[in-house]
Amino acid sequence: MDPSQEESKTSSSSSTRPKQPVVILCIGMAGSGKTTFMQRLNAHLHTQRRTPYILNLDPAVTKVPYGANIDIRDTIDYKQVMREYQLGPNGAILTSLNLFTTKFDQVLEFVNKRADSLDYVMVDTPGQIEIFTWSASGAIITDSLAATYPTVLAYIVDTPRTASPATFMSNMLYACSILYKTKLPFILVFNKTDVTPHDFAVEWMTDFEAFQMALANDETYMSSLMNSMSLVLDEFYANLKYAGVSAVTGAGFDEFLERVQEATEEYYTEYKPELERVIQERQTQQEIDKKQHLERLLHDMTISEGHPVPLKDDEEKEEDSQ
Ligand SMILES: Nc1nc2c(ncn2[C@@H]2O[C@H](COP(=O)(O)OP(=O)(O)OP(=O)(O)O)[C@@H](O)[C@H]2O)c(=O)[nH]1
Ligand SMILES: [Mg+2]
Repeated sequence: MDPSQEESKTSSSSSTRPKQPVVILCIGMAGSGKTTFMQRLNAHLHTQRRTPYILNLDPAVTKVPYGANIDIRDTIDYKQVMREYQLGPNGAILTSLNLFTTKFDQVLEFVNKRADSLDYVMVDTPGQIEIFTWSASGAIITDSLAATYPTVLAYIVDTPRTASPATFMSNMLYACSILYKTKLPFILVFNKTDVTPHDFAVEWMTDFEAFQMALANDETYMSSLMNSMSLVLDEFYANLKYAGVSAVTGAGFDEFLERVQEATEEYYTEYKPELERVIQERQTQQEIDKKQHLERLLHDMTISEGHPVPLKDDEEKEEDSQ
């Protein structure tokens, strides 16, 4: 076997990989419990003596219940952004995130300096999910993290509020769209299981007929639309990792960390090779473009038979015109 092939094969195995912290990006609908989840995960990791590095990207939060290493609020005053740019709350959150993104290379430098001693980097995102998941700055932050470190998405679900087939379906469709947009390893985190256990969700995801039965009892106008949609989601569920947790009681966090480990493996075996392929493709295309430009230039020189083009300075031009 070609030695370079041998090397690339071994470098992808977990035992020979350099130690890197895993980035856990917490996203989810407003009030699903992202911040409380971050707080609990931080406490859980500290009891295991695994140090996380914490980023808060929510400029509008009034109180952060964990010690953030980097907090967007330290550099950007959300209320001032609202006044200065005359924006409403959501516009101001988006603008704050955009302003912060211009400094994100510095954030990565801070993380890099500590990377050797870290196990996880945890990221809390703004309440309005679409501000992070559908904005250019959210994509830049996600992509630059994922290009540097193994990165997984933790999609926090408010389990009691998704107990009806209609809300469950909308939430899953949203999760599905984020998965296809980012292509990053994805973990569905059913939070608030102290209020409603997530068994119903597991049943609906694994047993198609059980969800159909639940739909049959749903009299809303949405039920026939959802019937067809549920077929689409079947493939999504098949490749999905999930865990049930309670950010309040701390239940389920070991299970969640097991899913993170599996998702990290998926990052190395699926996301990273794809990322490297895209980078390689872009470089090859740039080489081709460069070569074509050079050929065009040589071709033009042959037409002009290589005669030097006389260049005149301003004085000579003036003399000519007189
Ligand atoms: N019972 C219960 N309540 C929870 C749990 N996790 C969060 N909550 C409550 O849910 C509410 C919202 O929690 P947050 O952590 O602020 O949710 P968030 O997603 O960060 O909210 P935004 O950032 O505003 O979107 C709070 O009242 C929490 O106490 C949980 O596991 N169980
Ligand atoms: Mg929050």
